[in-house]
Amino acid sequence: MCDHCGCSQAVSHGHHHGEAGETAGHGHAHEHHHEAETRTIELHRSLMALNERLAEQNRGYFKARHTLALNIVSSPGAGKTSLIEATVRALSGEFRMAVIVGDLATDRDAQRIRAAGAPAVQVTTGTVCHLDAHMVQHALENLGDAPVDVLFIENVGNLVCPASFDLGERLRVVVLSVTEGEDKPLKYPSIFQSADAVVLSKIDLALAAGFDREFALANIRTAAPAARIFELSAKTGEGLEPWFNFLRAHAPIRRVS
Ligand SMILES: Nc1nc2c(ncn2[C@@H]2O[C@H](COP(=O)(O)OP(=O)(O)OP(=O)(O)O)[C@@H](O)[C@H]2O)c(=O)[nH]1
Ligand SMILES: [Zn+2]
Ligand SMILES: [Zn+2]
Repeated sequence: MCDHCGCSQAVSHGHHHGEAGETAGHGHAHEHHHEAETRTIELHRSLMALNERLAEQNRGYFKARHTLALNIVSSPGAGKTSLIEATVRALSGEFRMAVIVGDLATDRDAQRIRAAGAPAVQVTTGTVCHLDAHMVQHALENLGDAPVDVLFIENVGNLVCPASFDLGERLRVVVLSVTEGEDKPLKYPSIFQSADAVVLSKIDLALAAGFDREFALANIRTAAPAARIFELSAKTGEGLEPWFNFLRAHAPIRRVS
């Protein structure tokens, strides 16, 4: 499923022997290995092309329903769920919000979000290190038909693979916490390059972490020159208002009270 971490090779290699159309039996056994490699690459390309198609379907679905969909990505524990919880608590009177959340295991994040006041569908991916557009389609079915103004899709905690998978979102948001190190935008450039916004999270811990704010901001601007940057703490509430205004500016519809 995934070209960056190597999981695709592990998966597809186990499958192409014995697949329909295999050359063995047609007198070309000596070409078997090369052909298998070519088929692995082709399979990978067609999976990525399929994801693109499904992502476009999702985009159309969101547009037709006037839903602002955000894909929230970060390394594990950067504070994605905490940011969504704080946003749900603060803006439930303004927007009808819903959440799709991906983790390898457990529905802990979905439970936290429901407790904060929004419907949430947990996608458990098993060993898969990112969400894809197909998983999001199934989660949307489970979410049901109620109108949604703002949909948060919390991706699996991983700064690598989610970069390659369009989910059909309108905005991609990368969360980077002050405890992870200021150089992460330089080390994981593709995810930052694809970001519409970067949230610098846990700023209440900046002092304790010896966080070099200017260096971090410079690195974010290098990797993601066009991204909006928000510095905030979901814990203390500091800096949340500009983030809320960003959502207000992009959401096509507001709850009619
Ligand atoms: N001090 C402080 N801690 C925070 C803040 N935001 C999150 N945390 C803590 O950081 C830890 C991880 O937060 P989560 O919100 O679960 O992070 P996540 O990115 O959703 O984690 P995964 O879904 O597992 O990748 C928890 O212990 C939170 O309480 C913050 O703004 N300040
Ligand atoms: Zn992967
Ligand atoms: Zn989470």
